[in-house]
Amino acid sequence: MHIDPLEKKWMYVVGVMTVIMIGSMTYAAVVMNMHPPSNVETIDPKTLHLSGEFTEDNLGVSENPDGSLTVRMIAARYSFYPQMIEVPADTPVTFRITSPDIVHGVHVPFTNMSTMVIPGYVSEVTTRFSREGEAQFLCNEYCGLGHDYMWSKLKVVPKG
Ligand SMILES: [Cu+2]
Repeated sequence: MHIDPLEKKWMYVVGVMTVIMIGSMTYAAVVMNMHPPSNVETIDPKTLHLSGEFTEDNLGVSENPDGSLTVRMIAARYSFYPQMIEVPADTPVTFRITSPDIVHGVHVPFTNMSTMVIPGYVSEVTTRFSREGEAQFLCNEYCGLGHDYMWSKLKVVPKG
């Protein structure tokens, strides 16, 4: 079979690009520990506020017996509840987030904390923050006219 030399050259270019893309995805997954959220846990978005772990009193930071933290949050048009979360640096933090209305996203810039929040599901992300200071939770899924104003504060304080 005859293949034009120019076409052959472009086949190599595409081959190299494919190897680079698969290589960078493998590197991100294995070395940088970045994985898509895989927590498939369902919840009824209509009764979130009535009982269970996402009632108003249960939202926010709670400490586990092993010293790690669990943060429960609600992402709803157009804010995150609670509006301020304070966690110590270098401590494992598990975020459990759900939505009562539509799809939102939670993203903390310059960290690996980023997930989609889908009504009917509990999104779970475990991470730790090494840099002290203030950051923001931002919504990164367009959710309506107030999307630009959908953010809340994250405060990372010194450990101990
Ligand atoms: Cu949004």
